[in-house]
Amino acid sequence: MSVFSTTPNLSLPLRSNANPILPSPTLTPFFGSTRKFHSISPIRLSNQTSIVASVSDALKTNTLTSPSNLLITKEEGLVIYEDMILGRSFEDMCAQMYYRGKMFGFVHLYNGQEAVSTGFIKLLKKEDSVVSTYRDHVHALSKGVPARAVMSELFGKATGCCRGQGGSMHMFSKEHNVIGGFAFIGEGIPVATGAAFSSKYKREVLKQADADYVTLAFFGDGTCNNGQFYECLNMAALWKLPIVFVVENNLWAIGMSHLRATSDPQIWKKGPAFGMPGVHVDGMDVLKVREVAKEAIGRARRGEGPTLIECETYRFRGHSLADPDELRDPAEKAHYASRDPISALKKYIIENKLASELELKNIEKKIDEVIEEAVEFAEESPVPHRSQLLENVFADPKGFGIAPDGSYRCEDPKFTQGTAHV
Ligand SMILES: Cc1ncc(C[n+]2csc(CCOP(=O)(O)OP(=O)(O)O)c2C)c(N)n1
Ligand SMILES: [Mg+2]
Repeated sequence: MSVFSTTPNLSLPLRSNANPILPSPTLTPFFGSTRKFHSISPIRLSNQTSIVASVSDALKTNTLTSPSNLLITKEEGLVIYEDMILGRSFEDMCAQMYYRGKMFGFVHLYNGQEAVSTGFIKLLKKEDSVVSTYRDHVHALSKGVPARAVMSELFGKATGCCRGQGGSMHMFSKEHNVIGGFAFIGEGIPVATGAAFSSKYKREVLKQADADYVTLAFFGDGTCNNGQFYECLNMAALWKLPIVFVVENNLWAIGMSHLRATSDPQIWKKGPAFGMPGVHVDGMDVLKVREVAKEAIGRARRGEGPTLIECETYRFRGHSLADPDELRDPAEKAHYASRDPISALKKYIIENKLASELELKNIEKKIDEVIEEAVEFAEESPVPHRSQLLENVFADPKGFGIAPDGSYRCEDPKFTQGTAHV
C-alpha cells in the first residue's frame, strides 16, 4: 500500500480527519501557543485522487494487510532503538561537555527529534547522501559517522571528522556521504539538490546504471520561509531529482513561533504547489516516519522524483546550549515530553514482544560505553597543527597563507601580532 500516490497531479489535496494538522474546533497541542490557525477554514474532503494522503490512514491499512501485523521485525526494531538511544545519549553527553568548557561556539542539540533522523537515515545505503543544518550531530551518527569522530570534532581535535576545523555546526564525512552541516539556514538545500543532480547525471548522462543514489535534505520549519527552499523545490521537481526534502517542524525558529512567521503553516502543501507529493507525518513516531520515508526514498531511487515531507516534531532543549529556553510554554513542553519518541518505541517493542526489557537495557549499556569511549578519545586526541588553519580555505594557499619560501605565514610569530608582511 502506497502512502501517497506517485502520479503527479495538481488537483486539490485530499485531506482526512485523521490528519492531525486539520483545523479543529479545539486547538491541537501541536500548534502550540498561538491562535492563528483557528482562522483557517477547514478544507473540503473529496474523493479525488491526489498526491497527498493521510499517513495515519495509510498506516492503518498497512497494519491490516501486513502478515505479521507489525511494522518492523525484531532486528529492525533493535537497530532503530539503538540508533535513537545513541542520538539521545550522545547529545546529553554533549551538554555536559559543553558546560565543562570542552566545546567552543554554539552547540544545538537534537533531543526529541530522534524519530526523524533514525526513521529516515537508517533506510539509506552508504552511497546515499545526507545534508543537515547546525543541528547535525545526530544525522551524522545515524549515517554511520563514529561517535568518537563526532565528539572529537566537537572538541576541535585533529581526530574529528573534519580534523577539528568544522566544529558542532559543520559535520562532514566524505566516507559516509554526510555532505555537511550548514550554519546558515537554507544553505544546505541547494547543496543537497546538487548532490541529487549529480546522481541523476551519472545515471542518465554518464550511463552508470548503479548510480541510483538518493539525497536527504534535513532542515527546519523556520528555514521554509527562506528563498533557497523554493528555488530548490522548483529545480528538483522540474528535473525529477532523487531527493527527499525533510522538514523537521519543531514549531519554533529560535524564539519565533512557526505560526507567527509563515503565511500558511502547513508546510507539506508546498510540495503539490511545485508538482511533487507533500506529506505530513507525526515526527514523534519513528514507525510512521519510517513508513513515509520508505515510500519517498523508494520513489526517488526509482527515478520518480522528489518528495516534501513535513515531520511534526519537538526539541526538548533550548534552541542552543546558550538558550535558557524561557519563551516556550511549559504546558507545550510537558505535552511533547509525554510523547517522547524513544519511550514510545520502547513501549511498542515490549508490548509486541519484539524484544525484552533486558535486551533493551543491554543496548543502553552498550551505548553508554560507546559514549564514554568517545569522550576519552576526544580528550586524549591532539589539537590540530596551526598550519592546518589555511587548509581547505583556499584552493591554493600559496601567495596568501604560504610564503614564497614555502613556510606557512601563520607560523611567523608576527602573524598573530598582526605585523607580519602578508
Ligand atoms: C541565513 C540565516 N539567517 C538567519 C540565521 C539565524 N538563525 C539561526 S537558527 C535560526 C532559526 C531556524 O529555525 P528552524 O529552521 O526552524 O530550525 P530549528 O533550529 O528549529 O531546528 C535562525 C533564523 C541563520 N543561521 N542563517
Ligand atoms: Mg524549527
